[in-house]
Amino acid sequence: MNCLRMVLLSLSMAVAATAVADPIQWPASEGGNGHWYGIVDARLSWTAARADAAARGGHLATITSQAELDFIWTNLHPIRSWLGGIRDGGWRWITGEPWAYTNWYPGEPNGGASEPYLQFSPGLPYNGTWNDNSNCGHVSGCDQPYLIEYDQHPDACSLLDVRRPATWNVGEAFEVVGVDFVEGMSLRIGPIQVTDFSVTSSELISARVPDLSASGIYDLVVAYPDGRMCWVVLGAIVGAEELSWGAVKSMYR
Ligand SMILES: [Ca+2]
Ligand SMILES: [Ca+2]
Repeated sequence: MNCLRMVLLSLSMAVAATAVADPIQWPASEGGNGHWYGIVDARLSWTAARADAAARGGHLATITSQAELDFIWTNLHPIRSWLGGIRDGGWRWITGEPWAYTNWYPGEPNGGASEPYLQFSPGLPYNGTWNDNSNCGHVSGCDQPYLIEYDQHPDACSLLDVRRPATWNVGEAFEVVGVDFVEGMSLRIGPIQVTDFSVTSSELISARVPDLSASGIYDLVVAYPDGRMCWVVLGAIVGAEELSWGAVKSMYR
């Protein structure tokens, strides 16, 4: 367990070193898709930007509806940047989403085979319309930032927390906050798999304190089917019929 934790902690630090500052979520409560968005102010070709986004755990943003464009326009104040569209036979999104909504500037796309990459043009007179462009852009070489979209928060574990009263009895309800709920995820406290949790929302699950039977310091672990694990270290003093939880001591990916 300790070796695994060290490996995972190292991976977490590597991700954190390249994370985009403060990605913004388009929440489901506002009609969004729950994804997170940011601008990576790099100077990259489209193909390099695509790879860079993947290395950060996201992808070049795909704008598949007017509502998604409006969210990005309002909240990110984007600069000229790459999007995840490519002319590959016909136009398509790199995520495989249907190519249905488009927002071309009048006269675009105009580049044919020499401009197979999608560029977002926010400045006047373009106002968030799209342009097809070459792999290096056309302003001053390969000088394009890009819009990144994450299906899940790039550092989801940092959001994990536990809502709990000062003293809990075995069987009492508690909530885990900041979970990326996906089918197949699991929740465990110490050695005990918590199987009777229920999903309150896409980021909140409710469960009941298991009978741990012995005193100790326990991790609450959320494990995702893609291999990610997030955990909160809980100070737990186990009595015959009662758990008393200390403060959250640490948080790791
Ligand atoms: Ca999208
Ligand atoms: Ca063009």
